[in-house]
Amino acid sequence: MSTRKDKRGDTGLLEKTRPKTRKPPLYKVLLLNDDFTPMDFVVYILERFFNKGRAEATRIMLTVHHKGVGVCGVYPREVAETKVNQVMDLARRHEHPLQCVMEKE
Ligand code: TYC
Repeated sequence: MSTRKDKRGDTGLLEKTRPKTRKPPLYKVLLLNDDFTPMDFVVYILERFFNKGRAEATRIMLTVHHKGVGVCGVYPREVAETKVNQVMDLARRHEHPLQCVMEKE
């Protein structure tokens, strides 16, 4: 946030100026642990929909496995919604109980 002198003349007051662009709100996409979804399937999800390499995908999957939840990525709302839907759709088609949710940052 910048400050400037009043346009109408020097009143001695400093006004705040608003940036012209607003940053879109961001959402974390989270995977939740369960006892049945195969580890390989979760790694595949992270590679396919979240563009992770094998090592990073494995690290995130193990975080979820041990801690119950993990962050797959952070995106604007519509991108996050699409990724949640893609994950939930593939998990359903494979009859895995995997849950993927989004949460405002
Ligand atoms: N806990 C699962 C298992 O032991 C693996 C798993 C990891 C499931 C991450 C879901 O989001 C998940 N097979």
